Amino acid sequence: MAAARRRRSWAELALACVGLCLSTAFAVDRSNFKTCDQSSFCKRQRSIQPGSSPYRALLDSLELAPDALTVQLVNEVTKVVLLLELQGLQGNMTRIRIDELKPLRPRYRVPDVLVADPPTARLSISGRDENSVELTVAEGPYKIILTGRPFRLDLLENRSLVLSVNARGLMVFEHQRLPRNSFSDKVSLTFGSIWDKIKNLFSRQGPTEPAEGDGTPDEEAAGKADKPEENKEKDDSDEPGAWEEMFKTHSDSKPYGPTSVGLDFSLPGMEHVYGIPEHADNLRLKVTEGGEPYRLYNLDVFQYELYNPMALYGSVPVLLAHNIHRDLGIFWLNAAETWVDISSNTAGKTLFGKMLDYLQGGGETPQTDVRWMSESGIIDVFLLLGPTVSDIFRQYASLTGTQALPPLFSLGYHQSRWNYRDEADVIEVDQGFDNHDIPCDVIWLDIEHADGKRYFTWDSSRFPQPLAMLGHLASKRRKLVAIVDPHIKVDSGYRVHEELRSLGLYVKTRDGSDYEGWCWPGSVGYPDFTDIKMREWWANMFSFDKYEGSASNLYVWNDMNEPSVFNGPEVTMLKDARHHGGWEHRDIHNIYGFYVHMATAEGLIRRSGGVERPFVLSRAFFAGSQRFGAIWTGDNAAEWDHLKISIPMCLSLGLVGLSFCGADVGGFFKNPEPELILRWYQVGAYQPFYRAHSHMDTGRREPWLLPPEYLGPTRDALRQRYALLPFWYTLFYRAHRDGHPVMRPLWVQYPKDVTTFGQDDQYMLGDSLLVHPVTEPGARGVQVYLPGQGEVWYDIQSYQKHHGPQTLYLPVTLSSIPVFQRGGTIIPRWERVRRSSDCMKDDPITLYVAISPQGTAEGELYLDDGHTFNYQTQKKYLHRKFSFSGNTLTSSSADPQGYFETGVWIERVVILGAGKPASVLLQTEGLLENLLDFHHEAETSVLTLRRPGVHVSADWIIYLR
Ligand code: MIG
Repeated sequence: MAAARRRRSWAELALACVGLCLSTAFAVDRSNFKTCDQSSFCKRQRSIQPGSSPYRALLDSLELAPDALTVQLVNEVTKVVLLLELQGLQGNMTRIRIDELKPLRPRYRVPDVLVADPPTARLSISGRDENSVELTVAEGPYKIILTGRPFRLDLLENRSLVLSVNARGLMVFEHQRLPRNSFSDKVSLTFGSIWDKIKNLFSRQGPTEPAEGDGTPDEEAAGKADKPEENKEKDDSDEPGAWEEMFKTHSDSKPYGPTSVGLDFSLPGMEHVYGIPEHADNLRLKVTEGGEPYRLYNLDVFQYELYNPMALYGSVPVLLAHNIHRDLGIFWLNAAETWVDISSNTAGKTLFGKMLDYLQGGGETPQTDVRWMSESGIIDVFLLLGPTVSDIFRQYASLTGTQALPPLFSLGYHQSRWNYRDEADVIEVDQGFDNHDIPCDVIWLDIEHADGKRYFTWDSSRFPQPLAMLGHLASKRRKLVAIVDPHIKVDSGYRVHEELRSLGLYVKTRDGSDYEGWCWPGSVGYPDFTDIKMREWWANMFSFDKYEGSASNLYVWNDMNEPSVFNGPEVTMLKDARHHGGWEHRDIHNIYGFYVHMATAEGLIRRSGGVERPFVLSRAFFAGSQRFGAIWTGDNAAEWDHLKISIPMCLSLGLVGLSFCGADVGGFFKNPEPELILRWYQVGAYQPFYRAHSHMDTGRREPWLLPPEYLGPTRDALRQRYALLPFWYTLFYRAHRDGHPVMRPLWVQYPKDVTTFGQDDQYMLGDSLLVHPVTEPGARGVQVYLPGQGEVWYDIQSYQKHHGPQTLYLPVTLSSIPVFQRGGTIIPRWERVRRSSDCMKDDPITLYVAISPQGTAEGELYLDDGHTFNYQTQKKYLHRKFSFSGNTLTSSSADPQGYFETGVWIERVVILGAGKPASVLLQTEGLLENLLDFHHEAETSVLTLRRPGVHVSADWIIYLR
């Protein structure tokens, strides 16, 4: 009876939703999502005026241990004492942690994001006066000055101020307290037992050491707390929203009251800041004063709009600041709802105004201030002191890890749709690629493939023989990706549900029963992925015997892991829901999706006995998600602006470690016109994750459905992607090894060229290719900025050479993808494009050598088996280096540790910007010498060396004479 009622209400909801979706224009319903004013802690914090910090560092309490300095901070108004822990970290970083000295219950410290305990550098006291202490960090070029009243930290490098903490006095630390007066009665009615327990325990004594990592904050812990000093003043706990908060029809019970934290950072000399994805906005962050702060709160935003700071599916609380002299990074390790305010003393000033200031000598130095505000947890912040941006990439990677090395196939093209109907449909689509001579590696299945959206199962009428289907794809050397969402249908006949329920592995409500929400399958439970037992269970679910109908060429896609809850506040989970260890959903929200991704990737590794590299796409993410696979930018639309925004969205993600990024090619919602589809294929060909995907209500749009004049150039774009796979793979290897982004803003490569600082319609792939795709309808040309004094750039289509710096007007046709190879680089290609990457991995390589004005070039190639961990466990890989100078091209090992047995050889060398030689001589391993056949194109200065025929692992030299 109850079940029937639930089903009906679900059906009604679905109908209502369909009606709504069809009737409204394409636009986000902003009223579904909070503004800062509607999020009580954001409102409270933002109402604080700068300049009157109540915090004072008690310098007498300072203690210096080998790996950390601790000092107490007191809030002079509330008298509550906090503990600041300051560490110098090796590699030019500083970590600051602030927690309550004696919290009523432990506060959440984000576990599992850092790959290790960061090695510390010794701190020493190098100076002192009544109100300040100067600290020196061993090995670091910088000093830290700690000021007592008001509390402030200044980082100096060579006597100049690089960064200040709490300089504006906006630090906030809402200490935990017991609910008071009438309100406490109200709460104790609801949570009588909890609060009775706390009050009983409260009389006991003993200071508390908050648990490290995911230590439990269970109510017992409160017993270890000292009673915070009674504060007589009016404090924030009296404000509306402090102890209970409403949003639309949803109430957040907030049993622990206000617990937010916040801190400001001043960056003198900085005008350009980047990062803190995910937002559908420009690459360079905007000043938020007078508007909404950037919000980090993983949300399933239906029909998101562009150019605004609203939260989206994922969050990485990392901000980069750049000027022509240096770079800085701030990593705010907090998984709760977070808002970031950015202000600048030069904002709104025109260039002319700034010049005037400068001429009059009265101009202030530019300064950017960044203020972070989070709803719970502690203050845990890493200052990455560069000084260069590649130092920052390395520093951040040392903390959170690097991009997982993707299996080669996943860098190919992915064909997806919501939904491919049945097995016959899949086979037909697969065949379509062959019939139209278009490469493709993967076909994707969305939620309808499963039996009633019970993930890990198959709809028996549409997919009766999944293994046969997978076998068929395997015979084509293709893969399948199936969706596995983290909401589990409440259905006693569904094994996954029954086990999770009986094992108690679901997220709970605040009073301990299984939390139920609504999502695609109807009523669902949400596995508690913060619990390692849950992740283990989930990982084991991917073994071939448990996940029936799966095979080794089936990979996985995790959607809806923000988590998305149709009937929850802001389409997500209630903040007072309970996770393992007693933590509230409030504490862990932004890391939920990270854990889903982690457990799924672990499952794919495990099913192969640890041999195969996983591929998992996730919609939600957090700092460190790069270790688990790819992410995409969610439900975009078939609009030109959405095509454009895919560039800054992926660039921002790349800056904070997530290199494997892509947007739905063609746009998810709405029907794209053929020109938009074509342009999107061209853009996607030069972005890391290349997948076409579309909503079920849109028309079919496999590439061959395009009119012939669009199909040709679409096929060409796809073929360009495949030809460049060795280059992509090598870039990913570097991202994996060193943490360098695959797709980079121009300013990363040209840090002193101010013209590049705001550019996000073009970018670099590695340091070799500059891409400025066409993103306008009816385009006849594009304005490409080619940077670099003394740099030359070769148009990869025409081989025409251009000098930097200049803004080049490049006429385009439907088939143009403006891409330029920088003079001074060498890139490898596979030019025999075939059905899939797996068919190409043993193909011979063509090297493209683009000569610099100095007559030099360098490049590299990374190869391994493309799918296992043997590159790691057995050093089975080849990393080759190519260099050109003095008319001599040399191939040598870039890493003698690796060796990989392969038949790959070099079939051609194309040299851009070369004169015509009299002869070309090849010398192999110092022994054999033979003359090479060549062809020189005088008009374009392209020299093609035919069939050097050397093995890719061999050392050789080619002389142009
Ligand atoms: O609420 O699984 O972003 O790619 O096709 C929609 C159905 C749920 C959202 C994903 C989209 C996917 C769709 N999903």
